[in-house]
Amino acid sequence: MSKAPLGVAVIGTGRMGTDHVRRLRETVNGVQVRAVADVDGERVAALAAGHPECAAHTDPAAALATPGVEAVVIASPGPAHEEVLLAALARGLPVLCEKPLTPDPAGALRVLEAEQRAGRRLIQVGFMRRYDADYLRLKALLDSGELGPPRMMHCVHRNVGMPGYFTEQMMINDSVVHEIDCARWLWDQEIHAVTVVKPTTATGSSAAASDPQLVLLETSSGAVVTVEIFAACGFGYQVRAEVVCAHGTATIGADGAHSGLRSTAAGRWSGGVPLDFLDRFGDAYQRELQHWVTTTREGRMEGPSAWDGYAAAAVCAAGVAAQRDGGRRTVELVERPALYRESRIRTSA
Ligand code: NAD
Ligand code: ISE
Repeated sequence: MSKAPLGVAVIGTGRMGTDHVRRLRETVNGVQVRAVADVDGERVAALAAGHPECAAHTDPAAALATPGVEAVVIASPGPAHEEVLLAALARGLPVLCEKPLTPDPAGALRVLEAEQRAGRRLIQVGFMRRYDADYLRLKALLDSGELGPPRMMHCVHRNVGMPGYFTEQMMINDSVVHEIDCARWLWDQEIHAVTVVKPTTATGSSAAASDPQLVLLETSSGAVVTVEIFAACGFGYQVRAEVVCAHGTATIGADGAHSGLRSTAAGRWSGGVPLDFLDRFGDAYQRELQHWVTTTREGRMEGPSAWDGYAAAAVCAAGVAAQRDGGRRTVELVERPALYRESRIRTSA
């Protein structure tokens, strides 16, 4: 392994990009942020200020071309990912790309094709739940076979609120995409159909959406996943999953809390709820970034692949269609290319 730190460019310096830059500078080993890029010039300049080793750009291509940049973290909005992914692949640069890989399967396929032309995996997708301690314990239990074959999973995914640009389609493409990836990863199966049900009493609290909505996924083995997606519940960030198998069940995030302090006093039981994903999944982002840096420095690429990003995008496309017309939509997937045939994916460095 090279002793020199991995030089990284971070594209998109909003909420996630800023958090990733902070971790890469302060808590991840073996890495140096050499460039940051954002269309918002003031934001990117502020992030580079006081860091002479880090160049600030408003053009992502200029960040990729900065001397010393050997790898890229993409944290711009989903529709901007494809262009940077293709530019990074053309330069042979390894990438950690925030989810969604792309918001549409056609764009994801173009990325898959470019990665195959490069002849090796260069992309890891930011499905960080695969690095969360609770999800890893759940995965280990399911893999042990103790609970028997999976039958159902009931998921809850609630956010306090969403930014102004958040659309109804993003409830699927940006939020439920996590449960889609978790179901595929936990059970090592593809999802082949999606149905979306909206309560007639829904409030429509986020960007003209009916909110909450119920998304029903059917897997290749006939197991069923229900996801309550509540984009703007107003009270806390809650992520829960209960897996029901032939011989038992397993639950994570049972009361919507995560490692929260609980107290009992004066005849009452109480505790806190995280307010956002940075709070709930902070440890997972840390493990994800460290794993990506470590494996990249060793010349390997592990973790969620571009195929996982494509398969999730295909399920999302079916989900958005089902959301629009209320019907059941089947998922169209191309055959999995040889580069992505290894089905079990290691997520711990
Ligand atoms: P954000 O709106 O806070 O930040 C996006 C930033 O990208 C902004 O600073 C914006 O100016 C910049 N930007 C817009 N277009 C750009 C372009 N073409 N090139 C460069 N910069 C551009 O959004 P966010 O919440 O930080 O989300 C960013 C990405 O991270 C999205 O893909 C989102 O889905 C993902 N995300 C992942 C998680 C997670 O839990 N893994 C959580 C939140 C967001
Ligand atoms: C956001 O983009 C994320 O990825 C969060 O993890 C998720 O909980 C939220 O719903 C998305 O908007």
